[in-house]
Amino acid sequence: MFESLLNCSILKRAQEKDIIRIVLTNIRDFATDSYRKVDDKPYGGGPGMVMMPGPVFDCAEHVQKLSPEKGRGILLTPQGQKFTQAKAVELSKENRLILIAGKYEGFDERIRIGLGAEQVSVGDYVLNGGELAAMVIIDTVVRLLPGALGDEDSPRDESFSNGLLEYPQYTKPEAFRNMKVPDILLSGNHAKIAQWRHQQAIERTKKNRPDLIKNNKF
Ligand code: 6GU
Repeated sequence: MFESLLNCSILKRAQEKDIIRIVLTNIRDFATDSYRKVDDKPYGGGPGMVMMPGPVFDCAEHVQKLSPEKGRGILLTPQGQKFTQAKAVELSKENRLILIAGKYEGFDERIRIGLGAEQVSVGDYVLNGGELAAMVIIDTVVRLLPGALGDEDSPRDESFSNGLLEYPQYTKPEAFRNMKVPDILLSGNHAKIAQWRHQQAIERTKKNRPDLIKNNKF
């Protein structure tokens, strides 16, 4: 599952330039039975399967020992705190992250307690496993690392960096199927353009994400 993400241009370049090193470890390799079982039915009954503590602990301990640097442990689960751009910025300052992704919806509670890892969710919906969530975090954090992006992909004004969605962008051609680029963007008046963009960002955020306006400081 991780192969295509890690081979995309930005992540590939970041690894080649030694900006990041990503090590994948399969929890199944730490199963103790011949079926490589890492999950079982919940005590007390109910649907679904739950990740067993043994293989997850053994795997986490193995990974921790791969480097002397203490890793910040993150357990990917829909019951975690919501991942945001602010969280991504915070995580981008860490030297080492250990992302723990389980299949199915649940971890045995002793995994959360024993590992002391913070729990993170990437949104209010349920994925089949934490792998995609881990990839969301990797992708978001890596692009914030110095040197990971070329100048063309600069993250300065993008959505959420100032608590607002990004303003509308236009590129060539000036006219496309009867839709014209707004005159202001062709005016060369940088102060006016900045003002227009800010106003557009506010309008767009009000319309699409009123929840962001409530706790905004712009
Ligand atoms: Cl981290 N895991 C799963 N299984 N579903 C999710 C999630 C994580 N974040 C949002 N949905």
